[in-house]
Amino acid sequence: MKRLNTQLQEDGCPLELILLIRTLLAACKEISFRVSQGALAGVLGSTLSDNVQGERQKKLDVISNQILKDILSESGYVKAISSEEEDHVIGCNPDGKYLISFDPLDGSSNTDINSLIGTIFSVMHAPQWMEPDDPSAFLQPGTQQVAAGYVLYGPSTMLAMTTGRGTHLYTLDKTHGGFLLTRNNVQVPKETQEFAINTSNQRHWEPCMQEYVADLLAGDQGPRGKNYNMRWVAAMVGDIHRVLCRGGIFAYPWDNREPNKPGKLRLMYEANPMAFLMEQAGGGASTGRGRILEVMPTDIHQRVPVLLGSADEVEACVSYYKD
Ligand code: AFP
Repeated sequence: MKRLNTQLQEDGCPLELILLIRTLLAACKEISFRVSQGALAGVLGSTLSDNVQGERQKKLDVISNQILKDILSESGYVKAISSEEEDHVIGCNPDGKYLISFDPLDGSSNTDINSLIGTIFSVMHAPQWMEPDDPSAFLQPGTQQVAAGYVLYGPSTMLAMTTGRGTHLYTLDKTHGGFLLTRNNVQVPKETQEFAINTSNQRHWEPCMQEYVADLLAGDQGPRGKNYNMRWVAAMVGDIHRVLCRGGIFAYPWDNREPNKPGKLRLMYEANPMAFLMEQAGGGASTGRGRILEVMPTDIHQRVPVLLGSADEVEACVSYYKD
């Protein structure tokens, strides 16, 4: 089986980026270990503080964030870090070549039920002009990502990653600590009969989304002419992994629970990396009104609506936004 290093070299990845990725994965291996210890590690449950999004942090959120921050800021490859768990950008090496954004532990509410969680990351070039703690340098569209992916802490620990030459899946071999290529150049099936959306928010969606999901639920009696099944992991990383592996559509559309927030998921460290992975696997990635990767960010914690998955299904969903 091919090792991660070999695949990255074959994909023409520059040495410094390979070294950055290896450093990031060293942190993820430690997170994987902590996660697998579960209650034994005494890390489950809530802390008393809220994060910048106003959400209650889990201890594992805090621990994972700290592990990633420590390893990456000491590596020398990174100029600045932006994290879901940090209000502000963290300046690192002024000569570092890369900016990295991450959600240290996506789906953290799943930690207490021993269910899927993961680390999502996105890497861009650091502009030479920027001061390391300057957030404006991060405000580049997702098309500028040079690497993106996630590490899924499930029954096995898996890495999905792209450096712009296809999306590959790797599995952590815990006997020697290396990630081995287990699916090369993943292709998301163009069509699907599976969707993932939190239907408890249905009454809050825009009419176009209500209509789209109503048509899915109408099954072979409705305009789509086929029956659909539904899945919801409640961790984007788990839902996107399923979609990458066997197709489907994952949607977290805008809703009017908090009308000033343009969606729930974050552009820089959730939507953009998943959109890059999805497009590199032949899938679609839209906000409903445009390509996710072309959204021009205005804030490092910006939110965005997402429709990700099988190309034909994403296109079908987007067509409802045009009516
Ligand atoms: P947490 O990391 O705070 O658990 O949030 C996970 C998430 O942002 C995303 O991974 C899920 O797709 C989504 O929330 C689940 O949202 P619901 O709470 O609406 O099920």
